[in-house]
Amino acid sequence: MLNTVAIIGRPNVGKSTLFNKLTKSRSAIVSNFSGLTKDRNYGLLSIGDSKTFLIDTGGIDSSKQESIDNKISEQAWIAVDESSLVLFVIDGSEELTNLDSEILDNLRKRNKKFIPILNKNDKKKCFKCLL
Ligand SMILES: Nc1nc2c(ncn2[C@@H]2O[C@H](COP(=O)(O)OP(=O)(O)OP(=O)(O)O)[C@@H](O)[C@H]2O)c(=O)[nH]1
Ligand SMILES: [Mg+2]
Repeated sequence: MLNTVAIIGRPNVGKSTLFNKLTKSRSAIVSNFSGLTKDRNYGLLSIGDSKTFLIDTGGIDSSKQESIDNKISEQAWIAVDESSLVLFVIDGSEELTNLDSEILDNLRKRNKKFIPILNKNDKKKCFKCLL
């Protein structure tokens, strides 16, 4: 049985971009339009002989009450429950948001092993980044 790793985070942080890079595919649609990924999308991450299932998920947004947004978040948490490790993607070009904190709390409540991934650092406007 292969290990399964889920990629989660709030909408538009770059989850599908990371999924495509890691699976060396274009199976996930990437767009600047927030909320594009709606369902769980499975791919294979191969490093040498080792293979892992990777799941791209839709953006988790508990502030939206419409049923489609709830369903997207629900699907993402199902992916978390299916996985032994989570890649928690955060937009590193912005401050942490309440949504990021909620996701973090939920991961901790579930006692899930996770790695925070600070993405979009190339966009960060800070003095150090310009050096
Ligand atoms: N500058 C910059 N842009 C990025 C980076 N990663 C992703 N993007 C852009 O951010 C936008 C959103 O990327 P996606 O990969 O679709 O984000 P997502 O988290 O899957 O979005 P949803 O599925 O809508 O939740 C796209 O325009 C990407 O090209 C990065 O590291 N740097
Ligand atoms: Mg996506």
